[in-house]
Amino acid sequence: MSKIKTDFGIDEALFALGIQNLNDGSSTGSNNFSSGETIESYSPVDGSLIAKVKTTSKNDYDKVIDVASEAFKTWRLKPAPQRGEIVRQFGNKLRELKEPLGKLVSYEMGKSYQEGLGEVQEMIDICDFAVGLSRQLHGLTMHSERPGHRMYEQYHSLGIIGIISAFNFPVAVWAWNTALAWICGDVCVWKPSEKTPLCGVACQNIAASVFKANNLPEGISSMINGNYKVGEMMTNDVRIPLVSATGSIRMGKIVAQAVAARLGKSLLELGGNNAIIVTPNADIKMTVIGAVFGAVGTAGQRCTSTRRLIIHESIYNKVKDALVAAYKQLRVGNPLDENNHVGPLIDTDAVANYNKALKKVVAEGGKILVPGGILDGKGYESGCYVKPAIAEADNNFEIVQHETFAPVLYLLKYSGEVENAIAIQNGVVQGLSSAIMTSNLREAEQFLSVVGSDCGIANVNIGTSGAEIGGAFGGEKETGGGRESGSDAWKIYMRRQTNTINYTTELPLAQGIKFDL
Ligand code: UN1
Repeated sequence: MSKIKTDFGIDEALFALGIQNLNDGSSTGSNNFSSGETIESYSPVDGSLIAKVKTTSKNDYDKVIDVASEAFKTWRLKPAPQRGEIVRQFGNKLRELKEPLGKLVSYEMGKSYQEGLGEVQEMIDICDFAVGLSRQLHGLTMHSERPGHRMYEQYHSLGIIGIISAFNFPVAVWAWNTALAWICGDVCVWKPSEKTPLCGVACQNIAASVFKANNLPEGISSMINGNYKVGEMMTNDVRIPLVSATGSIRMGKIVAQAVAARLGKSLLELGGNNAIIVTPNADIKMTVIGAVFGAVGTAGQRCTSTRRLIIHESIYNKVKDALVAAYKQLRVGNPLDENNHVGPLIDTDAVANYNKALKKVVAEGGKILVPGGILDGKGYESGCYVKPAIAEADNNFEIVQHETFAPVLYLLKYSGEVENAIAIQNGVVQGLSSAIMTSNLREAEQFLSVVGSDCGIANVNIGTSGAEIGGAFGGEKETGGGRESGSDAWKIYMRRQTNTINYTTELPLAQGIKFDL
């Protein structure tokens, strides 16, 4: 920890990341053709305008796709381990720039500096993973039913991968996609969230510097900027075989339909409504740490944030009291000050949604335990700082069924066996992450069994957030079904080809069909 550099300002960080202002006050990144209107990036930390970024017009977009298509022609011919070497260099650049990039993430998005550094670490980790994987893009060999025949499958590069990412992980989710796509021989076009465009510019600059140093075309990594309309250019574009999109369920449904209409592939990582089940066999101390970090980390703006605690009635009051006491210790404030646990929400719209959720839970019959509230006064001028809140609720409340991207935690009670808690846990439309706190083997295994959690991620004795990159990341139901990051998630970035080779002088047909001439 002592090695972490904190004593530098945001200007210094922007400079280190190669972000410079143009004459018109806008910023640009490498290989960026954007010439449209500007979007302004305000920091939720102090409300200042950090910089402006130009948006991408249709003409600019077509230039980007031309450059990406050209780059694909050469990049796919480079042997995968050599592509891995480029990703290794990219990972090393991230190591060098971890502190300025972590600081920009914290300042532009509002998460704590520690979490900003953690996000860059996640990028470094996926690069390391991808480097190893670049020598392991294995296909299977099968035994043919015909004599003198051999069958195998191989994976080829897919093409241009469109990436749409959300503000809450403004750099890591892009890296999960690109690091894998690059070793697979694909090129990437990225639309970062219009709420965090500078994080996009910074990453694009880092990637471009590595490609340049290796005499590779910059089109291996391109960026487009703007709102959903810019995203639509990709979802409707037959030149993009795969669109990987992270964001709301609403957005995901639109993307999925547009991509499916042209029979493209989509990889969706959408909303969660993640719960921790707390059984009578839970360690309360561990539960409190896991639940509090899960609920207030990133100010409750992770897809994996803990939204619901499903607590057995026999320990309900004990857990409730411990949580209320823990929430009293939380310090909300400037996320660059490491004494604070919770930073601001992304913008004042998010604050309005937080407020609405608290009003709604009361209107539906819930009881507020930790009242929350919007902070004002010195240090809170951006209007984006809120206090984490806890409410007692029922799983059937409409607001509990809904993902609110804010630090609002709902306490739900269950009685009887763990099956009842699992039914509550599964009783939502989302299916991203879930956890159980128990030292009882039967409860834990039941939770992990086929009749257990229906989520893409199911943890025992840890919280719902903070997944490692080595596992496949994503969820079921309205979370969208996609898997990113570790395990065999790389396969979606490639096209699979089955090959049957006949090395005889006969031509026998499969299934024993006779066809003599
Ligand atoms: C997200 O919120 O979209 O598991 C990603 C986690 C992080 C990634 C979250 N590693 O909380």
